[in-house]
Amino acid sequence: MTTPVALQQWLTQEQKIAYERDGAIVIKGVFKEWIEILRAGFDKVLNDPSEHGRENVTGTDKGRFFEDYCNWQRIPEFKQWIEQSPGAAIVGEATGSKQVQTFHDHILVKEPGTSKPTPWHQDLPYYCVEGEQTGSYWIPLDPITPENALQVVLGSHRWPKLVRPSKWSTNASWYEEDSHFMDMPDIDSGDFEIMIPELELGDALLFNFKTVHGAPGNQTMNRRRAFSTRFMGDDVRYVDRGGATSPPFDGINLKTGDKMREDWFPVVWQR
Ligand SMILES: O=C(O)CCC(=O)C(=O)O
Repeated sequence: MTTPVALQQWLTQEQKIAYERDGAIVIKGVFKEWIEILRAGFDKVLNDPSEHGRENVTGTDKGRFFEDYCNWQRIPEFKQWIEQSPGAAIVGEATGSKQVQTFHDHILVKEPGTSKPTPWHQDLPYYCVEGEQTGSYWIPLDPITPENALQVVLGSHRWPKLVRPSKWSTNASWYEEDSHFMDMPDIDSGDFEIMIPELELGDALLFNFKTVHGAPGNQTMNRRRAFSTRFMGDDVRYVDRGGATSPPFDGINLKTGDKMREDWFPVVWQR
């Protein structure tokens, strides 16, 4: 008899401690059977992007760095992953939550020869939520190397202030009023512990919405597709950031401090 997803333990005690301490862990091998399914969904989005599709390489820069999000309701493969993979359960374990809600899915592709790096950033300042019990996946759908992998700054989810968000294509500030954010420190100064995960197909990097992450361009000969779903645990609440967030979630009709509405952000796992 197979163990139901809700009861199975996916993480070791060491992994749970590391997630709390570092804000990121590598999960090995769990998503192997999902790679083809996610690739099929990914292609559907590339062929028919949503209104949120965004090109990050502009002007004379080489290559292509495209992203899109919030497609899971129209892409059956993404819906299936969210509802049936162990992804949500693992976030529940990692964050010690009683239940987990879906926030959104996200795809990112860097074509070979893309010079544009992914700038160091935290995701939370772009989002319309606050909270500590969060988890984002970065699941490569192509073989990757340390040269083009996502990198994380260990422990940055515990920094006392959020880092000022900016637009990746132009580097302009994301919000008009942003004096309450801090500047991104010089991550490459040697003062920070950077993890460059070694990931094979079927592995994932799981990180807190506050964990600083970034990636080089893609100077390899292979495409670099990555799939993500962002999940929210018990303490996550809506926040009005005083401007359009990313994703925007227009018409959400919540006040700062409200629990995220379950009709838009369904509970996909409960303890
Ligand atoms: O794939 C990338 O280069 C960036 C990924 C990222 O920033 C994210 O998943 O939050």
